Amino acid sequence: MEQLSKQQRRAWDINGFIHLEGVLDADEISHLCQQVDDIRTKPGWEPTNLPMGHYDWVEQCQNQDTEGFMDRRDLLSYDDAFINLIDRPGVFDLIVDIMGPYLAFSMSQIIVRASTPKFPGYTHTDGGEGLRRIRVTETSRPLAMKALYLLTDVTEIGSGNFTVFPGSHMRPFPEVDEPIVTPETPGAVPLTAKAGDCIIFPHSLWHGPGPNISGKARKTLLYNYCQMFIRPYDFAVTSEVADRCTRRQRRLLGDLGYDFRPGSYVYVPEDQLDVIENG
Ligand SMILES: O=C(O)CCC(=O)C(=O)O
Repeated sequence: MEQLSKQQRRAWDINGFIHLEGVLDADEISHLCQQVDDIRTKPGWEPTNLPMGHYDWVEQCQNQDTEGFMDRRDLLSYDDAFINLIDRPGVFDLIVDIMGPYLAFSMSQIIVRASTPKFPGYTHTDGGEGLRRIRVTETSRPLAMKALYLLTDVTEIGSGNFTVFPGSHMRPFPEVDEPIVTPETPGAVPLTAKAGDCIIFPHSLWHGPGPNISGKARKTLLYNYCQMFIRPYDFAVTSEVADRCTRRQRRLLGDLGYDFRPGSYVYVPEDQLDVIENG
């Protein structure tokens, strides 16, 4: 399988993220954008007035403007393009190089960041209060990581830029005198990128969206991966989705080839390396 270049490995170890350029081609971007727009009219999981970070089943997106805010979870059933992104060539190989072959797919999400002066952006780690206190060493594989695909250009500052704190996955952060981290906190780096680019980063890196006052929405897809002993979250694999998946995609979704039993996830299936490496 393809592996990280030396420069990418260094970027991962030191900065805690890698920017992959031009992963999706124009046809894929346009198809995925159309899907994102269409999903607004369909039922699914979205935040409502539940506590922050929790999702409710809704009949359609509250905002039907394709430039408006949307945050939808559990994408796989909507279209094969979402299934195919699970082990997308050009990205998945590198994820396996970083995570090792004992990995699972844990979550899929669309986020549309509308252009508005009302949203100042926000900063967090994934995995919340628990995972942010676990900082693995430079030579360790991460517990969990994410691939963020951009479907629109973010080439100017103030366009809802994905904003990172390089190296924050490796040190106690925030500093004691700066308890609240925002996209304005010293050390923040707002990234610019083009539609079709992908940014990969571990859950323990401080990151988040910056403000968007660009006049157009920023559309992204988020695909999460975890070590197999951490179970996937945020979706139940229906047989309708499983039937459309390859052997490798099914494995990544938790199909071990037999029903789960005590011992599964300690000793993985014997064909694990073959499935991950050969699809
Ligand atoms: O950039 C966004 O809108 C959200 C991305 C993010 O913070 C995340 O994936 O956790």
